[in-house]
Amino acid sequence: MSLVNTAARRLLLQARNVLPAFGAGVRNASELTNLKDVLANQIPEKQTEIKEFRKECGAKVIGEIQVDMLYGGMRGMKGLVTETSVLDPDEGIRFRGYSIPECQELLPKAPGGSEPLPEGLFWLLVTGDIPSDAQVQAISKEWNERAAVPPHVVQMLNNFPSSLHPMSQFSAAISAMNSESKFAEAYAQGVHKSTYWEHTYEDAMNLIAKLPTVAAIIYRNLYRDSSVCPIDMNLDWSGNFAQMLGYDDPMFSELMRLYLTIHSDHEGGNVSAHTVHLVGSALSDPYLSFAAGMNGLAGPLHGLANQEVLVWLTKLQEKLGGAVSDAEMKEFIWNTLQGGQVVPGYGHAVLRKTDPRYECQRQFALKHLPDDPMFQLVSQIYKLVPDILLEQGKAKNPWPNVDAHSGVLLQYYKMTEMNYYTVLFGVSRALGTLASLIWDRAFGLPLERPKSMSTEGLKKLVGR
Ligand code: CMX
Repeated sequence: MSLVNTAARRLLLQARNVLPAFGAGVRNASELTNLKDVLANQIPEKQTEIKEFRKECGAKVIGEIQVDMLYGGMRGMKGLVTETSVLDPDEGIRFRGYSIPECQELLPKAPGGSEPLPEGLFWLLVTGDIPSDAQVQAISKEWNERAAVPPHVVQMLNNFPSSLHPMSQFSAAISAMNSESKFAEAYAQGVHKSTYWEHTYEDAMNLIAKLPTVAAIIYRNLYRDSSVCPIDMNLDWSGNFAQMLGYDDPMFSELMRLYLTIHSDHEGGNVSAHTVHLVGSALSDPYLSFAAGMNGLAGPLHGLANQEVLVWLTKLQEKLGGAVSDAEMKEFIWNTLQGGQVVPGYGHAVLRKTDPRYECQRQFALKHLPDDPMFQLVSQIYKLVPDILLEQGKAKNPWPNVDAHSGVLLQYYKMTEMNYYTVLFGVSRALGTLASLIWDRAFGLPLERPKSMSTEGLKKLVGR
């Protein structure tokens, strides 16, 4: 980003009271470019804040638990603390208080680019602050330096049969990389628990750095000639990922920057984030914790829905051909529902409006691929599905989620291998879940162990 743009962004942040004014005499965090130093400064203050808050308010009641919640997937039950993002049912996600459009506006961009760099989002998720260009460049550099994948993992990936789903390969490779875990090594050496966050931080940075290469090896082994180009030290994380996948179109790199930013975090209760937190609470190292989360992301009601959407759209096109009338499409949607299946990409456990992650991908499509037939199909579906789901009267949220749109953008840039799409989601989800895991260790959060009940015990409890 040019100096002019940097100054303009700084003024914007000052206007929003995000940054102190120049010359305010504060040696603020924006002057430090090493994320670990920034964290080391922040952690003691946050630890004190939480200690005092718990001392003062630890016994306050914040909600009620109803019997239905125990059978209903704990919907609406407040049971976790996650600092990185908060999901509002109507407004959608805010990363450390910033909406997606705000992140698009405020986070640093690649030279000549207009989408945010995920490195900047990671900085924001970890620290709560919008980073400077220098801070984001420092992260890109660090991730490039940490990107090497251990040879035994490369060999393992090369030996997998092509019939093994990309998500299974991804999860297995992440687990096998725990041979590199600094946390596991330090724990075995008996380090003091107050230092756990530092080793978790090292693992998080290493793991995030390695994920694009792991994901690219899987892609190139399954769908191309198995060769993966080396990391370019001058490129950002997404730019390198696009190159390693084999996509030279600069717009594909821009799409990756947006994609990897918006899929990163969705507060703490979703299956992947919650799993990483849960498994991490046993002090399983970050590699094992994140791999567990990826096994959850691989479920069709969660991240695999992005694959399912494209499978469903392909079936629709096979059955009905190119131009589809609204009446034909309605019938196809009703047939899906009457067959006892879900319409993939629609509905959400928390959201009650169109997902802003859907909306920003739609804006990207309107800007870059307005005439693409598949985009037009997705837009036509958007007009029809909500009314049908409302008429059916089951889904609490008839609106599209993030997964309804992502595949269409990927198809346009010639990534047609839909079984692979959830791996991209997984690479991005590392940013939010690992940022949270660092704070879990900094706060010394204990083993997660909610109380479960039998139906008999529950009946007795409510006097029945
Ligand atoms: N199509 C058909 N039926 C749907 C539906 C959809 N898109 N969304 C919800 N329903 C149904 C549910 O299956 C449920 O039916 P039963 O009562 O027969 O069990 C009923 O409506 C009530 O469900 P809900 O309370 O509205 O939704 P949940 O919180 O239980 O589930 C979700 C949320 C996302 C799993 C669900 O909306 C769904 O299955 N959507 C399709 C899959 C999908 O797109 N998943 C991706 C979510 C985003 C992500 O994590 O990546």
